Amino acid sequence: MATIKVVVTGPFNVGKTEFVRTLSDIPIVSTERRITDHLKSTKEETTVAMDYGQVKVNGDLFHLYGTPGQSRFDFMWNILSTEMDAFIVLVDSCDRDTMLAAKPLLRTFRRLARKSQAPYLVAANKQDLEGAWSVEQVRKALGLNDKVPVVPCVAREKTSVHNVLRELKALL
Ligand SMILES: Nc1nc2c(ncn2[C@@H]2O[C@H](COP(=O)(O)OP(=O)(O)OP(=O)(O)O)[C@@H](O)[C@H]2O)c(=O)[nH]1
Ligand SMILES: [Mg+2]
Repeated sequence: MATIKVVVTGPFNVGKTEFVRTLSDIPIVSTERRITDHLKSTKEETTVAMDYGQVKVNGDLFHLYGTPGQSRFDFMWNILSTEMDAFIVLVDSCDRDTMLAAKPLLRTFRRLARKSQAPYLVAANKQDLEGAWSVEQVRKALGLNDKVPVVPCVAREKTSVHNVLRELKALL
């Protein structure tokens, strides 16, 4: 049985906590707190430290670590990415701003992954919403080459998050 550490990252409000919650076999450990700044019109709570969940697939145990999305909690990225085996970058396929925010985040995570050579993919989340960009549009917006898989995702659906995990496993 392999034990695999996966970091689920991405900009604010893209669905990281939802993704970890849907995929996890156990109730997740979350650190969501009420939003008090200008982002409070978007939603009530945000992750301030991490989400943690775990899932077993075909005898492999995946430890899932969701990062905070707000840049003021960036210091958690270093901590959570230590010894990661792979990472997932989520974007909101309906929110152009998250594509812009994902670019510097991708650069930082590629750098954090350099030593461990951890592979990654991009999950184009919220595909259930009207007007969602296609995976090809997301690829173009993020300037990704063909080697980086971009996988459609609905973080609320178990089959969908399992499909993303399967695609990630194929990179290991
Ligand atoms: N329609 C739809 N809504 C989603 C999906 N995934 C997440 N959401 C919603 O998007 C909002 C943000 O989800 P979160 O899981 O809190 O996002 P997050 O990336 O953890 O946010 P931060 O921790 O604040 O950065 C919530 O209202 C979710 O219910 C999806 O696939 N489809
Ligand atoms: Mg969150």
